[in-house]
Amino acid sequence: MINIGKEEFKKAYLKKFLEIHGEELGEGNSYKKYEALGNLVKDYVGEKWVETTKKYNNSGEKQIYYFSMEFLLGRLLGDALLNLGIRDVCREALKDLGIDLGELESLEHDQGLGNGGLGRLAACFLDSMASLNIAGHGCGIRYKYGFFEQRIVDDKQVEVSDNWLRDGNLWEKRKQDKKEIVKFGGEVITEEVNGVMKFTHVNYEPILAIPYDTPVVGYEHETINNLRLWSAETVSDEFDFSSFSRGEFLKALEYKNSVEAISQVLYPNDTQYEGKILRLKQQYFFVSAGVQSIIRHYKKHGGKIENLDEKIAIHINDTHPTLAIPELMRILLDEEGLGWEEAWKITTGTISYTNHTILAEALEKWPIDMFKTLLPRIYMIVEEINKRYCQELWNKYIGQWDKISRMAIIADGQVRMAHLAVVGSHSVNGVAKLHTEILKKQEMKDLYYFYPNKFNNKTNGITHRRWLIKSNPQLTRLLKNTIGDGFIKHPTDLIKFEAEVHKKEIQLELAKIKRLNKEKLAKTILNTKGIIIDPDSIFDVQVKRIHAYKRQSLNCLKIMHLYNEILANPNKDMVPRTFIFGGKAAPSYYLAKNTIELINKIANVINNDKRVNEKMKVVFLDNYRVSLAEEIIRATDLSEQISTTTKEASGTSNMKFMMNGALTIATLDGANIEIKDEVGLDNIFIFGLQSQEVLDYYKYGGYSSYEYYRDDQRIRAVIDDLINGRYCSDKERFRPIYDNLITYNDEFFVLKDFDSYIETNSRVDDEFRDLYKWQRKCGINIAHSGIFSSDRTISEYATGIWGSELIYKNL
Ligand code: 26Q
Repeated sequence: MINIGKEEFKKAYLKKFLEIHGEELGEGNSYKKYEALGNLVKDYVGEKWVETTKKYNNSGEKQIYYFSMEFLLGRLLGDALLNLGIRDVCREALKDLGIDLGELESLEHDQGLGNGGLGRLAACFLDSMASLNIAGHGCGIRYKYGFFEQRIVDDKQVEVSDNWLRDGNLWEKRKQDKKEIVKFGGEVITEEVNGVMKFTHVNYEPILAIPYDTPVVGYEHETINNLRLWSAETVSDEFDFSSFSRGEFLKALEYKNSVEAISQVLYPNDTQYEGKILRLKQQYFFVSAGVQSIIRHYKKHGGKIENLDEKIAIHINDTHPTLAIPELMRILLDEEGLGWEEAWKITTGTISYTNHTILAEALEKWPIDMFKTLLPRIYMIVEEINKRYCQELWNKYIGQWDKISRMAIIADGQVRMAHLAVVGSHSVNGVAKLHTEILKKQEMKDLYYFYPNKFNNKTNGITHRRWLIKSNPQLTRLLKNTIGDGFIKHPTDLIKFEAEVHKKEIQLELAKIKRLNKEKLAKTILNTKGIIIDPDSIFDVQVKRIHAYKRQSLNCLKIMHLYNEILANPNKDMVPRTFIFGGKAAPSYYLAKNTIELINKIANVINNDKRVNEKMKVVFLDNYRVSLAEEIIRATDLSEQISTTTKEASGTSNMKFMMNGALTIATLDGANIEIKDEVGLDNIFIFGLQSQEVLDYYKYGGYSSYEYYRDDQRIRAVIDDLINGRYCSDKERFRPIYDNLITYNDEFFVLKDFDSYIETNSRVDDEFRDLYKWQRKCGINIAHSGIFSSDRTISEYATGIWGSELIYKNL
């Protein structure tokens, strides 16, 4: 905890302002004020950062490295202030100086180096590792352009590049002296020296990897860990000017661009695998730099290679960093001179893997030729891993060629990264109970029966520090006043709130807080979209990536149906609702983009129809991102978690909504099931197909969406509305959605679940009318949300996978 009073803080702030801007604090220019505050905070962080690093170097404590292609951090200032314990002092001090802390915080550009759930999970994990005093560090790529910015133009998504570094990034520190060289292409010379095979990589192209470090401040400032992001540069930045006249100067520049392209941009794809060579380059680039620097640091501080797996854990976030396995093998074999068996034991002992998806189309498979040409030595190692593994398979499944080739790492001209990840690590986990069961019994069945002990579940979590304490200060205050502040360090203490939720005054308080947050969001919506919404209406929210399996289309059909109902019965007795959407579509995902346009067209028609406007409005919020999520989630009454059962591995926004006292309408998918188990069926709205039914449909067929269209007049009406010009004068505009649902038989069972969704929505309406009862349910959700803190998740990883000692106990 930083011990500083208001006056002292003011003085320090003014001094910092002068120091970095060369002028005294004056009127205007808020960004300069933000910069001064950020730099001051960084100073506070700096000392402890060095101290933590020293402590790790001396103690020999096991170091955890979380490798991820994505870290979706959002803004850092507010969290750093909170975790340093000086957010209130800072707010008061700035207020005296006529500065609004909230305004300064909102000037920070979101650090958006991730697509969605997987990247945000990595960010929550970093926060929890530091807050639990676990020596856990991030390793990834410093993309020059993060996830694209979304604009809505003529109701359609338009992508704009996210130049997040334009105004500088005060949190990062370039560490030139910690650079590494990553080698691409070339050939491998194999020779026998004194009876031992020696592999020399020649004619390769060396790429410079420069690390940029960002501090990860743990709660109460005990521990400051490191997020290391790598940037690609040419080995030599010097140009030979005489080459200018030979016309080679431009060539050199072209080369420089091609190298820097490696860390230029985040792939905006989260379900569709693309076999692009640049993506493979990105993966090897950061993984190789990361593993090399870990080993270098480990040895420098006296670590013995034979003990590596006792002192180092490398966790891979999905298959994207799987090349860490052959890269570690390469270093142990070729640079450290270990034999295969020992190297393999150390490698598998060091590496663990999380799977985040069961969508087959997302699984990474690289063409052998591409892999081999780009990474010749790594390919040899993967081949050897595959050979030895297939031999084991052969010993167990003699003659079962089909099974063996199904399970192999290399087959059908491709390298299967998921299989390499399972074979090369000691732990494989899914991210929610159902997801892990499906992995074991369906998607990775063969691998599971071969390695039953590797598989385990670690249900996802979210950091309550950002998603409750920081983003919802009013609710936090109420909780502190009623159950004390124990939940801040021990989020499962939130359960104490359950004893309070039957009290009318608490229910009223909860309603008041929600109302305030809704008013703030209504203001944002008015300012950004020009739409007036009613803070007394039910805020019904679906914010997440746009994808067919997440079924924004089901929500759309519901809204279209409600519209029909009100027109048919203008006196319909219902609670007014505001339907709020947000989310980005992958730029090449046509159906998802079509869905965004549909939502906006529905919004245009409905919001301009006075006959229904007292009862319903529809809003699509542009550019959904972490900072906007913080504003939306605390203001939500009803959280939409309506994916096709079995398809959402876990979901994490469901946990954030619950923690902020929203009720959930959900299918029994991903972590929704565990939320339901926590709060009980009375406190969540469950509808739709069960997982076994979905699995059976996929296996045996028997579903006909056309029958639902034919037999249900309500469905027929809304489906016809897609193509009759009601929402768009171009009748063909939403043909892709229509075809998807009718012509191609509705892969995600939207029509099948329609009836139970509509029925459940009317139950929501009934329940909302009783404010006290509704708020009691919200309170129960808050009380039971502690288990979904990523502190719980991380302590399970630490004890169950990484074998790191938990210094912070009593969870
Ligand atoms: C792969 C290859 C090429 C280009 C991109 C990708 C790629 C990138 C990102 C594939 C997948 C992702 C991200 C997946 C993701 O976010 N999955 C989500 O992970 C969450 C955290 O575990 C879960 O809660 C969600 O259910 C899951 O969808």
